[in-house]
Amino acid sequence: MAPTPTTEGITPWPADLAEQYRAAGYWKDEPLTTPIWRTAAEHPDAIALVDGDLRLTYGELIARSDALGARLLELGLDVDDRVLVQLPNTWEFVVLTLGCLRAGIIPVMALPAHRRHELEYLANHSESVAIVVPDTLRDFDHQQLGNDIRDAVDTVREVIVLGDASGGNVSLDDLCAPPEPGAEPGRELDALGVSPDAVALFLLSGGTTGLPKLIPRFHNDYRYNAEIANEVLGFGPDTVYLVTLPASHNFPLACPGLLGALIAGGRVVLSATPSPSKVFDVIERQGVTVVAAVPAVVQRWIDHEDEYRTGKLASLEVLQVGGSRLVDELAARVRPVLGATLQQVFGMAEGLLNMTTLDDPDDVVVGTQGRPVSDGDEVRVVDENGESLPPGGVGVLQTRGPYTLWGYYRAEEHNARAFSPDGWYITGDIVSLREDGNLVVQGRDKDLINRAGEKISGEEVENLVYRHPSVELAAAVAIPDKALGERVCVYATVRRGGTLALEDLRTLMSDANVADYKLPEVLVVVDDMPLTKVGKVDKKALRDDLAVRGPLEPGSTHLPAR
Ligand code: OOB
Repeated sequence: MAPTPTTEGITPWPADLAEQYRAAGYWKDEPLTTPIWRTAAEHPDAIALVDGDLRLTYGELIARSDALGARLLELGLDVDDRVLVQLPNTWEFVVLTLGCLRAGIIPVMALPAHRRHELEYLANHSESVAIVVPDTLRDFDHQQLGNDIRDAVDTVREVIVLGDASGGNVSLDDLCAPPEPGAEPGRELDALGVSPDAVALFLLSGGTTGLPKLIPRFHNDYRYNAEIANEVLGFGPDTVYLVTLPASHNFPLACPGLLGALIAGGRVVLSATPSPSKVFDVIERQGVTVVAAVPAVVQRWIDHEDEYRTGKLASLEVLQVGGSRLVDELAARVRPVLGATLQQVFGMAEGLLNMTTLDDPDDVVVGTQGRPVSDGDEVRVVDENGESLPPGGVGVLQTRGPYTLWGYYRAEEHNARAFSPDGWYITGDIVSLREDGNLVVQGRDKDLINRAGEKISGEEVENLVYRHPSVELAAAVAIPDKALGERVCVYATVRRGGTLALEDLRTLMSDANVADYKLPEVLVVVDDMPLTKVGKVDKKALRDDLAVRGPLEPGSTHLPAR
């Protein structure tokens, strides 16, 4: 069977750049999984994966992954089929991801926090043929959610369940079992000849317009993403990498993340939660050397260690921090309190990765978000007219390179706005570029709220809020927050005779089965909404208004003075 990956809706790199990336050795023209399978051939007994008491060697990991890939094909899935994945941080997530990659089946990386609102859209947009969910998680019935998606989305045929699969659903536990004696699933998958130019997986964008966009990451580019990050961090067989962020996010997945650690022949440890009391024990017990976190989590870890002086972090060499801006004061406390080298990571699911290096001087590590990791990365900082600024100038960051997308999946209209006329990705981040090449993130020129690294589209929240009959005009903006960086704040004007409280909006959104982290946490009702000259809500004026109001408690509603 020859694989025939679709190209519909997918924007490849221009041929001349692709050529350059191959010539430079960035793209190795092999599937992403190849180096992991190579390690397994050389060191089958080395430990690859640790999840609680379960340990899988490289030999076991690839055997199970190959068996899973072959079983998915037996189930009737095909090369290029998409599978919507919503799993917690478990070893089965890794086996599923690797098995899909080996079989040319494309995982769509949803988050555990997503609910029907997000999953139904993602399944439809990607035309997923299956959805993978845990049976339950944090008292929520994901199996029912999976069933609902199958019933609502024509293309979805299978619900694959981690844990207790019921009513004809497929058991992920069974799919992850070792191969039957005598079976050689690896041969079958090798024979498929998965193309290195094919899409390996879809990541989700933070989404600035409505629901998240799908980001195609190809075998060639995503493997390079992990490998170049490996080089910056010096990942190797001695690396013990701990996943505490949701594993389906680009940062813990491939920056260098679990894929980088496996490509380097290192060890991956999984933790279901970032809570310091749990994570610190895991770090001590497993001798973890590197972990990635968002600033809000780092704050908790530092507070915890400051208070308890646990001494459990002796093995920890590097703490990678990214996803949102790490304030300098917190950055400065990482080494003294946690004893690890700080690495700032300014990345995006779309591609471009900026990192400080492990030997950077303190002023760089504490005060910048690092520099592009690849010589192939091109960055420019532009003003409102799209003109490039000299070093030091503050403007919007644009980029292209060997692992940065040229287009979101099936999003022609959005692509026309998200890319410059000459094809550079417009990040929407406002940065300054220092003489030494390091970037400092100064702010944002995109309609997004960054809540502890979780990205929320203002427009998506507004579209939901408008369903409330009392809402006349609404705008969602970020309200600065000490613990989480930002929270969702909604400004609204209310129709004559109507009333509105924060709880109404939260209930409305919960009832619409929207992920919890998107629910507004502050409501400000105003008599008049500030508008721009073209009649759009003036969000800058709202942010200025928030600054004047000072801190507003999460959970609070603010009405106009009468
Ligand atoms: C990471 O990826 P996404 O796709 O969830 O979000 C990307 C956006 C960036 O455009 C920027 O607005 C923000 O998140 N961001 C940062 C940042 N890292 C990401 N803003 C300020 N400082 C930072 N260090 O968030 C992501 C992907 C790979 C590695 C790390 C983070």
